[in-house]
Amino acid sequence: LARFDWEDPFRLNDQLTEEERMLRDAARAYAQEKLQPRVTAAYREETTDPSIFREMGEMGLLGVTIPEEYGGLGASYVAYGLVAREVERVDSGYRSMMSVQSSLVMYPIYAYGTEAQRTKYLPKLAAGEWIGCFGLTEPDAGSDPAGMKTVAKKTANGYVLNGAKMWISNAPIADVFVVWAKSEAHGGKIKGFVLEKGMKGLSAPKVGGKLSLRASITGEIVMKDVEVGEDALLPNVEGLKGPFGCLNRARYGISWGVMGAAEFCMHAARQYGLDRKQFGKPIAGTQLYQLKLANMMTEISLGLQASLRVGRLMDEANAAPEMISIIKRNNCGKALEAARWARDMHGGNGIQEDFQIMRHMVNLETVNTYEGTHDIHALILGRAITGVQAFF
Ligand code: TGC
Ligand code: FAD
Repeated sequence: LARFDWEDPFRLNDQLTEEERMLRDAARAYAQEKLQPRVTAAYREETTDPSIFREMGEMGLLGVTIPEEYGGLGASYVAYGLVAREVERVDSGYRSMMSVQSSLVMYPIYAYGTEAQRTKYLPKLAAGEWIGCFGLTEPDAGSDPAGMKTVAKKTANGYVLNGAKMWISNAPIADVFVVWAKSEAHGGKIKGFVLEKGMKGLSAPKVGGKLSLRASITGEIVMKDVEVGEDALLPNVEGLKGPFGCLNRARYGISWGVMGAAEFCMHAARQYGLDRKQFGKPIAGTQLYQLKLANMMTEISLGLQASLRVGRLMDEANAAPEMISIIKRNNCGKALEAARWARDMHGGNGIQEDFQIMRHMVNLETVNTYEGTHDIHALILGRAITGVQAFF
């Protein structure tokens, strides 16, 4: 009989290149040795350690797909996904910090920026010396970013920006702000701007009171007559396809990341069930317990295989956004479901911070919502299936 490994049912490992395996192992070692020991306290205290960016930079985990000449690794999208999986195995908030920096800040500067913008920002972002954030969502424009109110007006030497962004990962500690605004000089079309900490009129207050993703700081971005030069404009893209081009990459990374969180929950539930005895036998020896483990393993293995397929297509520049909607939506939903089962399977211990399940579970509530909610991705797919949009 062919061998079967419950931890890797479809032998994902065999489908990776040597380079991908090496980066995955390095990311796993970093995440387990450096992130895992501090996450419980960081989550409880709601503190974000900015030195994590430098550590990740040193490990080459920021801008994995960005070419080496700009400080990246020039590695594959599959490699990027594997890093996201290892970091999110520890905490979705840490993966958020990493994926915002890589996909939502470095990518747009690389893809839509000038050579001067690339050389100014990318090496420092890759090293984690500078922290980046991405401002698309506004208080009154979440699922419908086309409804944004932030505007850029032309001045003699550049632009003046006014508006407010909401729910922005990394914002309170950011040095570099990629912000999307309607530009009057471009017929009201959405354009990207790169702002810097310390600019007059720019502030980024923390959003407090989060019961999810507490190890990742979130803020607003408030812009009151922020004056920037022409060199702040990302010239090479216009319209919503600018931010969506970045979101495609971040959503793809999330599809891998949440599988890491789900794997943590499943492995913990398996071990707990083998160790914990009730009615005279391990609870892992009951039918209901095994059904849940079987469901988790099935969804994780299918989800990872789908992410790998889309990653390979991304590496060929041949992945459609709808494919990414399938894996972002389904993997987030299945990971959340797995975390809820694992919480239940741990009994009372499931709510205890030392067991880490509840933290993953409530984190996944955010991940299921940001970067396009579960239902918004259903509507993107519904539109692709029927040809009829159902958003409005
Ligand atoms: P729609 O008419 O569909 O499209 C407008 C223009 O955009 C183009 N486009 C895309 N281009 C590239 N990739 C994609 N995935 C694209 N989707 C659309 C489209 O071709 C069109 O181009 P053009 O040239 O014709 O103008 O736009 P719509 O306004 O009807 O959009 C509908 C909808 C619901 C699909 C969209 O707005 C949506 O996806 N909403 C969800 C919003 C969202 O995902 N926000 C994320 C904010 S960032 C975040 O959450 C970061 S958390 C990170 C972390 O901490 O890890
Ligand atoms: P809404 O859009 O108001 O949605 C509320 C509910 O209505 C959802 O269930 C939704 O599915 C449903 N709904 C909306 N429209 C429809 C429709 N047409 N049909 C059916 N149902 C609909 N944004 C950034 O720009 N940058 C960031 O770095 C960032 N980080 C974040 C970090 C955290 C911790 C969180 C919580 C959010 C972050 N976001 C970020 C914002 C995130 O992308 C939005 O929260 C998300 O897009 C949903 O928008 P909303 O919260 O306004 O909800």
